[in-house]
Amino acid sequence: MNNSKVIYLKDYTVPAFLVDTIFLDFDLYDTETIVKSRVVYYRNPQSQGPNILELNAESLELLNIALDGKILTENEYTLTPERLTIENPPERFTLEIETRIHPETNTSLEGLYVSGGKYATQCEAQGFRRMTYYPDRPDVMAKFMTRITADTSKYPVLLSNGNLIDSWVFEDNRHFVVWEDPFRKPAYLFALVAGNLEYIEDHFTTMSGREVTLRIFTEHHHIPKCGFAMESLKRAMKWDEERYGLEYDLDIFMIVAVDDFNSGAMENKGLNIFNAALVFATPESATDRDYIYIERVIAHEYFHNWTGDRVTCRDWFQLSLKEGLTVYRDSEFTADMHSRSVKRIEDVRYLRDSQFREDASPMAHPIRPAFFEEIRNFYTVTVYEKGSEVVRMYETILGRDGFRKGMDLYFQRHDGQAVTTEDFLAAMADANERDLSQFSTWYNQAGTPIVDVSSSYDAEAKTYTLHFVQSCPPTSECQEKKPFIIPIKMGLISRSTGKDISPHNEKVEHTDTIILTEREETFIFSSVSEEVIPSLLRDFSAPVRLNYIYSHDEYAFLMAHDSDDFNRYEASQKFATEILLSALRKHSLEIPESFFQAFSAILSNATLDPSLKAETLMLPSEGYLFGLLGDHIDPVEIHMLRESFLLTLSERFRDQFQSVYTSLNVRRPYQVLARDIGERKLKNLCLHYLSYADENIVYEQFVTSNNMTDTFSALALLSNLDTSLRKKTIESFFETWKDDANVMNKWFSVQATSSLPSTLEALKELKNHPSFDMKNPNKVRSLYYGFAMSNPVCFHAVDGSGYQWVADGVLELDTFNSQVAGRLAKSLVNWRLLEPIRSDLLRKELERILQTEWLSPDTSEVVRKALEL
Ligand code: B3K
Ligand code: ZN
Repeated sequence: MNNSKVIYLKDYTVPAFLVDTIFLDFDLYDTETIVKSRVVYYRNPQSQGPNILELNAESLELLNIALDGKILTENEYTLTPERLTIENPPERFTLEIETRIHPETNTSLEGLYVSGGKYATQCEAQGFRRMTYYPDRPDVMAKFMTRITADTSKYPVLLSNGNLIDSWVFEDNRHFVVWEDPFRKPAYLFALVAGNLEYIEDHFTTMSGREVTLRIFTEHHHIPKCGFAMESLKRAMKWDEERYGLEYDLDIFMIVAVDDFNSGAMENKGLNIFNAALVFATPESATDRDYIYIERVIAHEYFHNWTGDRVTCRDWFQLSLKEGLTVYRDSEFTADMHSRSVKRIEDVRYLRDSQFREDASPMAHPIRPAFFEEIRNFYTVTVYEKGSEVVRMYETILGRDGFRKGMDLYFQRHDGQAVTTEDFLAAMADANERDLSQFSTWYNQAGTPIVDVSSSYDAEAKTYTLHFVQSCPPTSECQEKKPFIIPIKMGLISRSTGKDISPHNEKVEHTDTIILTEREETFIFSSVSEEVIPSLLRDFSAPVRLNYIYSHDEYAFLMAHDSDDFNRYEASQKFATEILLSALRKHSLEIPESFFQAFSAILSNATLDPSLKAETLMLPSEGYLFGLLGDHIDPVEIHMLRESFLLTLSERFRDQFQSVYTSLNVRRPYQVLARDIGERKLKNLCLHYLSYADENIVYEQFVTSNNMTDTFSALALLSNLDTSLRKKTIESFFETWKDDANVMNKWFSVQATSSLPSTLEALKELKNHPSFDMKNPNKVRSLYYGFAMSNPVCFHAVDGSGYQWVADGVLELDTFNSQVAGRLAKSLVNWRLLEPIRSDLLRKELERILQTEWLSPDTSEVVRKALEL
């Protein structure tokens, strides 16, 4: 079925009416909630459009409507399920509306809903319209006042944005509170929480000396797990002051953890709502990854207070304006808190494994899309991660001070406004008096640019020449791409000393960063008196695929000598990738001796940071390889070849892995420190290699571990082994953690990602397990996404059973949570890249989904795009 409705950026018009103030009154009852809104509207002087007030709606029951105190009759407004319109209202007027809603049965987890006995909201992007009739668009900003009335004993805590200004307890066991937010904001930043909650409290003194109260709310038994989140918040507040001079602006900052949440967290003004998985952490229950991720997301949502809330988006096409920028800010924060190089490597790995893949899929879109059907489908790795890479390129080109000047001007110009990516670009350009207009190519064109580089050396003239050719594959929105602006950080390394030389180039000020702006460019470096090896795209300075032909010896040389941490890692990845790609072509694996030598040198290097060592010794992921192969892909063959590569390494270096493992396997109290995290990462990588020959050492770690990082690593390895220890560990983990919903997600995900042939049958049973709940997005993520995204062997089973199970999951989810369904459907879109048998089976599943009588706009958009309809 086709119920598509495409929305285009080019059709944007300013709203006909703006809002001065909105007063909201929520009366919460077990079987319904009554919402009254009193909104002061005024005609937008900028609007040339017809004099019509348009209010959005979804799943609302209108009870009453009055304009300037006069009840409106049905012929004075037009009502559809999605819209309420009033023609020719006065220039300025007050509209009062009463609606009935049902949060207690709202399974979409948008608007107001009930999760684990408490009320919570999620309004971004368009959830506010599920509570009252309102211009639910980000360019309508208003001052909010909110009154909440509820049962005193069931919901003693009632929260909304801003400051608490009033409260009252009635005699009939009901009470109310009133919150007022002094900052104008769009409806998507509104929040309400009601529940039986406790909190931990702390304080932060801002750089101008204001005292801010910080509170994290959750149920009583989760309180001991919130300390790390609070510490992370304080670190983020301080960092934003130091790095960007940005200070918090309300008297109180609150975080609430909820169990059922569609995404990670939400930056509602002064009242962030979080997926509980991104708040709770103890050494026994959270891995190093969880800790770093919690710190990152706490920071990310806090940083939105400026990049998102104070300066917001004009429309949803501009999503990357706040998300790309805020991801960039949080990545810099993590880099400053831990290891900059490791953070960069992890980010690039994620970008290449998932965003490059999206850019090559039917879902490819620019970081600022030109059209969409369902905005919920555009909270993507492209908008977020590629968006962050684009922001990073401004800083690479302008330098840290230049970037800061641009940020300062952006806030100076746009505080309190809803703006566009062009406004951001203009602030960067104007503050630095530079023409940055070519950055628009990054906002308007999808696809991953390819940069092919060749070199030549003239010993007599002492000149070294680099020739760059950029191209970008066609994508649906644009066939012929304009050249991108691409900063290439680089160095020339002396073959004799292994050190960078300092050449000269007429075109550029600093030869460590050259900036490509044309399709083809040549840079000639002079004063190059010896043979050099180029180190290109250092620090991964642009989100491109760079090709330069290195010999095996040159890869080994770069792995040993490049002064750039990222490129040392990169050389190892490219070397291994070449070996794997050639094995795929020849259907047999041949590993050159030079790879073994380089690998061994890294493994035995006593001075290398353990985390960097671990990253370098990891083989490129299957997702990354998948993205590099054009079509006719057999994911199982990729997996098997990669596995035999790992097995060969594990056999060849068994003694070295064992000795590194033993030296790092010392029991000490768990701490979230870069050094400790690095050592655990390296230790568990060694354990992975050792697991091919010795399952007992893995089991030993499982039973003796004092932290979840080590426990989980062992569990994940054992879940791939067909032995009695597998059953034992899975059962023991369940017994220990069955009452902790967060940790149970890990239990589901290790089983979902197991490559054993029995996995799918096990998952079918797990779906009916009492701890599993299809209505909880975290559970769906663990079981279904884990399977579809990280289990190539079983998902791509050649009988199509994996595809069928996931498609069934999409259809089931679509009946009650379309956002989660649409997201899962994205795992099915790459059928064209597969070899013919799988390709056909996967396409048939997509067609089956499309033939269903009712499909949500989310799932329908994804599936139709996949089938190119
Ligand atoms: N802005 C929210 C994302 C909301 C997703 C809505 N479907 C969290 C974040 O990116 O900070
Ligand atoms: Zn965000």
